[in-house]
Amino acid sequence: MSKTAITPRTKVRLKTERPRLHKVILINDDFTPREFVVTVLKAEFRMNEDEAYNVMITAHKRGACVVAVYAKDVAETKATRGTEAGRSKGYPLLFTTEPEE
Ligand code: TYC
Repeated sequence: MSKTAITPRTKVRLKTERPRLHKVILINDDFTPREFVVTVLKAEFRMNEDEAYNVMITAHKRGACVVAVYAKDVAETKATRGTEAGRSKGYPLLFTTEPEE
């Protein structure tokens, strides 16, 4: 019987990639009061008054604003909690998430 040469095709991965971070994005709407948006940003994202105001007014003017970046599960939990805070008061406040490039 002839010998069969087998070439291994598996590449060794030298580096471990870190999981991608995810952005939490605040979406503007016409109904949620500015002050309430600031309150939610301070409560859920550990921002001070100035930081929260700047994020709120940026979303208000441009339509959306990146709030912060976190690991995927943390970003999703914070976005849900922020959105729920608005919902509990009858506001359409919305936070979304998307992976960073
Ligand atoms: N546009 C709202 C208003 O004028 C305020 C607001 C800002 C709402 C940012 C949502 O993500 C938002 N009352």
